[in-house]
Amino acid sequence: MTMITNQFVNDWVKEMAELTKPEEIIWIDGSEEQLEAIKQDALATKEMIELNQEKLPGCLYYRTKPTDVARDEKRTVICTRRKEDAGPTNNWVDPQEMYDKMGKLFDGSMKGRKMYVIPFSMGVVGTEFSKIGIEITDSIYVVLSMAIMTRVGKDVIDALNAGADFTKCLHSKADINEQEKYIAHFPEDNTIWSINSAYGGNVLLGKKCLALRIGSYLGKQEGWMAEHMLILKVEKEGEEPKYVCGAFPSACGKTNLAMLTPPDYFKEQGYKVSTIGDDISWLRIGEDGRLYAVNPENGFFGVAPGTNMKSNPNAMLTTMKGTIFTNVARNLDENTVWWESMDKNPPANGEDWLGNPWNGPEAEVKGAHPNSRFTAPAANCPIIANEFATGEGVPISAIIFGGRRAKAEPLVYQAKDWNHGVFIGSAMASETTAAANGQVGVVRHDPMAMLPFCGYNMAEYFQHWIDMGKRMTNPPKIFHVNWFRTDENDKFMWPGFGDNLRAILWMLDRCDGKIGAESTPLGLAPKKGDLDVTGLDLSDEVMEKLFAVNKADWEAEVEGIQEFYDKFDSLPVELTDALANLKSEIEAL
Ligand code: SAT
Ligand code: MN
Repeated sequence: MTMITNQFVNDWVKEMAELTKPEEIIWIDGSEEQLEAIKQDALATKEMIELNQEKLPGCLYYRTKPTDVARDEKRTVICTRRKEDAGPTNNWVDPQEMYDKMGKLFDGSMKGRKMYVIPFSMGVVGTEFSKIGIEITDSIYVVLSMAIMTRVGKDVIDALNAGADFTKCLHSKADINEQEKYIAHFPEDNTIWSINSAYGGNVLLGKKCLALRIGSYLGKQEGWMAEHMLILKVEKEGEEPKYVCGAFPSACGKTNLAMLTPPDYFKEQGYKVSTIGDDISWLRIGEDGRLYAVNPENGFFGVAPGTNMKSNPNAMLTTMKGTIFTNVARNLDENTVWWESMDKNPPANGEDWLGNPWNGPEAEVKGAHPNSRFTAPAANCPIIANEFATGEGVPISAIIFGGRRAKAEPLVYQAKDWNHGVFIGSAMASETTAAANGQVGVVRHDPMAMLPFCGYNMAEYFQHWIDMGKRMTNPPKIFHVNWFRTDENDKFMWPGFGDNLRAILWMLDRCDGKIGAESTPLGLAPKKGDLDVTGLDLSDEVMEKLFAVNKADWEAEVEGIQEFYDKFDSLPVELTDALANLKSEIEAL
């Protein structure tokens, strides 16, 4: 393979090898032959299982320890020299203390194992968005997943040899001891250390660790933004394409929204949606004063349960080849996979995510873990947009914030201006999901869906958003949505999925200045008739409930936002003013 001539890289790899003491060092060049040989190693040791190669060519099955099935926010830390630079929403540890503590855990952690060195890029190499990382790991699962989720190959090595800066990422599964699991970020050293986990979000260090936590820190320094956002492209025949970003917490439907299938009624009018990204956006201001976004990833790490040919046919088709399935159920007759609500035929001769025999039709326990995942190449997606592959930024018309809220939050509204939008993002809350360890279904504040992913003090992060707004002459319009509002019988009132396009089209009409809006205490809501619900069986009464701003609910919201804000020593005045304003609007209701 192409040699690394960058001395700084070689010195660092040598140092990490001296610490972790592997029996062999393997540099990953991303070639098919090399990945194939490594895969064969994983099959031989049963670390991974090859699935039915006729039905699921190139697909593998992988299972993590039952204690290691999701991100672990308690064990995720930001190590800045000053505690206040990590802020009140992050776990902070002094960097030297963390290096010492983890250094002991890494000492000899790869003994008798192979160490893989994976040079990778987030973003297309050669574009201004690209950031290089090198992940050192003792896990083949990580190697094969990084080859899907990031760009790995000769051009990355060339960039390193040409002197590109890089994020130093060290991972060892060690013995997957959950008592000694740490995912540590050292933003001031451009370094990430992760040990004792083998779950994607904790170990695919290009993703949340680099592209969001380190990325957000770099973005603040360098004047761009790293956000937990999908990117989708909406086209109408004969018109210019439009691009939308959406920030939603983990497991709240980003992948489904990014790959949505327009209802027939809109297809007939010539609408088409394509996908650019489903999880992470990097955003930079263009010379024309607009905000441009790329998806720095190269694959999708999506939640399996709930994905089916009806809810997201594009995701289903994306996972038919070259995909790694983690912690789903297996169909042993066919050597395929299954998860809850994939179809109506759970296998009778199956194995659940724990590896226990599982008779689907009669089982009382779930076959797949609620946070079971597929890791699939983005290029497989039938509706991947051509802009994905070039890695050039696309101009964003609208930014959508949203959460999973049974109550309070209306279906859709628009912020009055950029700063009001930053307030709405800062104040957003969502019910927790199985994507992170801990209780599910508890409402918590999750600003911009970045609570677990912001690599520095969130007060400064909010200020960065406000500063970015000042630098744009034509910023995106900001909106808030809630697809998950329920009625008095706890039933979802909005159909969701493809029909979410209706709300997006309202937003785009607003961006184009084609329609007006109605002022509400929260912002600007659709005027009656402007949100096209043709063909949906939604009574006037349900429509009203979807948009209702209930005084008691919002008094509680305001209090909750205040409580959240109180965690910070100081917040941008734009935000505290906006909260005071909301409070008086609600009082006047
Ligand atoms: O597990 S990941 O962090 O990669 C996915 C998510 O929770 O958003
Ligand atoms: Mn995510």
